[in-house]
Amino acid sequence: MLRLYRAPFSTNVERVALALAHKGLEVESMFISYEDRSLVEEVSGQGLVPVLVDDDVVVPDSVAILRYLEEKWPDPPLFPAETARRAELDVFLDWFNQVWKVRPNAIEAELERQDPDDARVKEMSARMHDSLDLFERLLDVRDHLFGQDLSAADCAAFPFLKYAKLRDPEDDELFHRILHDHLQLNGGFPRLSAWIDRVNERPRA
Ligand SMILES: N[C@@H](CCC(=O)N[C@@H](CS)C(=O)NCC(=O)O)C(=O)O
Repeated sequence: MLRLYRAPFSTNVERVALALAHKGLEVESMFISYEDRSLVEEVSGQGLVPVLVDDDVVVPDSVAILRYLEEKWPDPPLFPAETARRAELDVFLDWFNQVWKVRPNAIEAELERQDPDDARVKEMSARMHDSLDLFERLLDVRDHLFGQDLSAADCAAFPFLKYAKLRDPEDDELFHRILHDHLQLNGGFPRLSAWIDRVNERPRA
């Protein structure tokens, strides 16, 4: 059986949980707390979740896990079969992690400082909010970010973008509050709003 090292409310774990359920795969869950990462450190040599263990294969990193699942269990797919379409999805995944996430990460770093730079927070907040329009356009005449069907793009982006509408009252992580506060839909972005509801209805492993 597959084993998944996870932590409550983890965005990167939810990426994998969506993908596993889409592929009909079950996992044994190993919950860690951020105060004690010894379980995940022992198995993977680093302290971040998610980590997937498949017999003697240990895969850290959410996007690497999505790719591993696709390679080993290609049906139903999460990546397009056509080379060019797949390259486009690779670009999206890289952009989301390396560019889009920089702004909420920067706000978090700023708010953790003794004397946060309000102007910088405001600028990053405006950029986060501007990005909503991009997702709204990606959802033009289709139900998911890369087409009619769920793909790795939806798995990767949903756990972050969902905070525009959803937030568990038990979830007190600063990063998640930042996503919630700076991605408000304010009654607009109807396609993005419907996509959040659509993906949220899906099962998670
Ligand atoms: N690049 C990694 C990042 C993993 C990551 O940052 N996981 C968070 C949970 S969402 C974590 O373990 N945080 C604990 C910490 O940063 O101390 C991935 O995509 O899986």
